[in-house]
Amino acid sequence: MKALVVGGGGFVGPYLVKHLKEEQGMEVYVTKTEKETLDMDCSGIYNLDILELSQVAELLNKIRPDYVFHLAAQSSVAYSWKNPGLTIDVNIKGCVNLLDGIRQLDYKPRVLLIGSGEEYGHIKDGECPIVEDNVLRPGNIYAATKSCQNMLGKIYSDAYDMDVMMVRAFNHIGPNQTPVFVVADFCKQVADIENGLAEPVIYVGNLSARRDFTDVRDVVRAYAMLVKDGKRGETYNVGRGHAVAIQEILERIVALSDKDIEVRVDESKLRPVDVPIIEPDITKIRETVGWEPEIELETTLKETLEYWRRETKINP
Ligand code: A2R
Repeated sequence: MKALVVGGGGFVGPYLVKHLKEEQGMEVYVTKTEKETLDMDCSGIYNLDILELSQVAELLNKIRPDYVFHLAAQSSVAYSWKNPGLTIDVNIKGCVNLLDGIRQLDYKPRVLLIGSGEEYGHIKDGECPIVEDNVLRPGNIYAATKSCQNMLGKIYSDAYDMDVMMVRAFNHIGPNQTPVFVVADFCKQVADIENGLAEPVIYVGNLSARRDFTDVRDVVRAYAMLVKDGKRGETYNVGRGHAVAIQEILERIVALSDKDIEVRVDESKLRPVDVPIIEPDITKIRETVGWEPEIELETTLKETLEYWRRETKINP
């Protein structure tokens, strides 16, 4: 079977490609942006700007994938406040281009659109853990674009009888994630301190928010299971199903180090609007495809810190 991973040059892409190739035995093709350099073991790597419909259509016709994984996005909440226009273009217009390109094929590949737990936004008392048909009240621009992507996926699936499924992925973490995201940020700061590159102070934003963290390797396994056995037009939460406070994440990462580290609030890390708790109900994916997260949070935190220790080490 042929898989096309659109937006494979980011954090999740390389993990997904490895899983599809090595664990699922698929022939895997990947797209990246022009500015990215990507070196991975797969059947083909192509430059693609999803804002260009003709490029999207040409590539789909050339590869004719059985499965399409849509990872391409402007995926940072913080950046979405700074550049809402670009976030809307890439996450909404880009998704429509992909869906339209797929609609024009003479066959129907299975498509997985990757959305976010952020779509649920301002969750009311009693709504956690959140089920997929909960009201969406996005609390930031990124979340609004991903909610829109989800709706478009459902509309294309129903209106054109396309084989489209959607996920709402909650925070996923692991080695190689950019330090724009909280766990990578904390691990990098601790590694910098250990390697003598920074004073023993860790700068943090809002520590009270509670988020649900899953290892990226568990997440890509869920995606592979969903394209095989998920149901068209449906949305699936992908997460651990147990939110923890960012404060606890910080404490656990700091405890992995033998340095004495002071915690200081950095105003620039505080977001304009924050959502106090986001925690998924994962019954639907568990019952439909049998997926469960397997990797312990502690393991992922340790491996992420190890990664940053290697990355920030200055060679003597
Ligand atoms: O921005 P870049 O050059 O790093 O490329 C990103 C790519 N991308 C695009 N691809 C094609 N055409 C575009 N116009 C375009 N704009 C951005 O999508 C990057 O390589 C990829 C997304 O990767 P990350 O930002 O690292 O996201 P991650 O963590 O891999 O998450 C995958 C999906 C995203 O849809 C998230 O919103 C969702 O999972 O949580």
